[in-house]
Amino acid sequence: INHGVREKHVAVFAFPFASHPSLLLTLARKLASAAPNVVFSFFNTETSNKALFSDQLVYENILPYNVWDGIPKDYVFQGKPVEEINLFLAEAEEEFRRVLKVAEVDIGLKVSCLVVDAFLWFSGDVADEMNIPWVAFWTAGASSLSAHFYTDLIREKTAELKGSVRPEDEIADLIPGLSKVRLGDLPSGVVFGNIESPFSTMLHKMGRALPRATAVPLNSFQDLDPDLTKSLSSKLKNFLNIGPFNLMSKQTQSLKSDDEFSCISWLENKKPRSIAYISFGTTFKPPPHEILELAEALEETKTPFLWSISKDSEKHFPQGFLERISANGTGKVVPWAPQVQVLEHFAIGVFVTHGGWSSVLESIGVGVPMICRPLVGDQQINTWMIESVWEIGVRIEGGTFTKHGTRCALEQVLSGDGLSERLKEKIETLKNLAHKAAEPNGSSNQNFKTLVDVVTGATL
Ligand code: U2F
Repeated sequence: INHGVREKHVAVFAFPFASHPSLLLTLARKLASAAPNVVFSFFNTETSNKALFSDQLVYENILPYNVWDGIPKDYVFQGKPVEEINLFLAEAEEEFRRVLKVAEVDIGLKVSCLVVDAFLWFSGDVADEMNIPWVAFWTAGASSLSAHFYTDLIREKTAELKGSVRPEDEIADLIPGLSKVRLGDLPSGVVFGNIESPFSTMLHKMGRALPRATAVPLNSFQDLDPDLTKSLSSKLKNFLNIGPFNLMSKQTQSLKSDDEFSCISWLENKKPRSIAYISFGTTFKPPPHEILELAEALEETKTPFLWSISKDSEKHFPQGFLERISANGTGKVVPWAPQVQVLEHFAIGVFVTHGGWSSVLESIGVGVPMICRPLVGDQQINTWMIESVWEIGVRIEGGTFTKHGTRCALEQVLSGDGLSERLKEKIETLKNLAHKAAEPNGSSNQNFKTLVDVVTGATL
């Protein structure tokens, strides 16, 4: 889209998994529009770059560069969790450094700033060595970021609590700016889980490195978490809420949100706020028996639903499920839905979600309450915030889908009275704050201007 004289070169490092690279590209596109004289080199794996840059949005000042995914030739996957991520991480630092030099020669300009997915903590060292600003972008919310930033403090505070009978159910004051949190809802690897895994180590190191960052932007808005924002702002330089992207960046987002599976027309003649929209994001899914129980609960409660789930999961549905729902018109199963448009449709009454950050923001953006079944990472603490702090949704009873728990949650949230109305009221308030933050003079746009100054060197 843009074409000024190239005066500066900013390198952007992606974490090539789930929706991370697409969020970083959204940020890069916003920056590229705001700073037409800066050229952005976008470092990402070949597969992910191919997928990302296949949409019709072309920015002349964003150039993709491929980094190796770390998978050796002839490598046989052992089916370990996050195997691909670990392979990538083992090579990442060396690989980014190598391709950075290639890009500098290619573009003919030295890199003057690094904008990275905050996961890539080692890039702080790269920026230090080059004596340039380091911008560490957090794709999720302030609560999960705090859990990683305050990991050492949390571990100290929980040393005693871990001895209790059910330590994960302890609720304590662990994070400055969040008066209480359930231990079991901290992201795995902070206190529980494998705290030594490459992934946990990466997040721990990230938390420690963040005070060195010139700016820490995140896809959120400050009125969502005022106390956490205050706390992090006092510890980090330029802690900047610049979201929600779904409200801020309509024009810079991929144009691929076409409705290939006719979700919107299917919703057209449905009753207002009657449909459950179900999706677990881009990468993870509940185990097979939970898919079965969820499907059974939908049928038993006669809840009309639109379910986005990969084709290969259909084998876990109850026998005859797809035939029955299509015959009686109560449900629709698709491999992909235009989620933002679906959620803003008047027929949607509840979002059954894993609590991935973009999903949470998209639900807030349209005021649809949630039923959460957190799967991994930050989804657990996001669910805590949704249920216990913001009160805009409920966690599925026991944290996993059972027929009974799912029935209760669906009935509660779709009933239209009591709890259901309270959830709706609360989420409407947050919706309004989100839209305000995204206005031209709203807090997120003000913060974005500060970020542009950091990235273009205007504040140096
Ligand atoms: C990882 O999250 P995911 O990519 O699994 O999930 P989300 O953050 O909720 O993002 C999913 C996006 O994909 C879109 C949806 C969201 O923008 O609108 N989408 C869609 O358009 N159609 C579909 O049928 C299904 C999804 C990670 F797992 C989370 O824990 C993190 O919070 C997150 C951000 O770091 O990244």
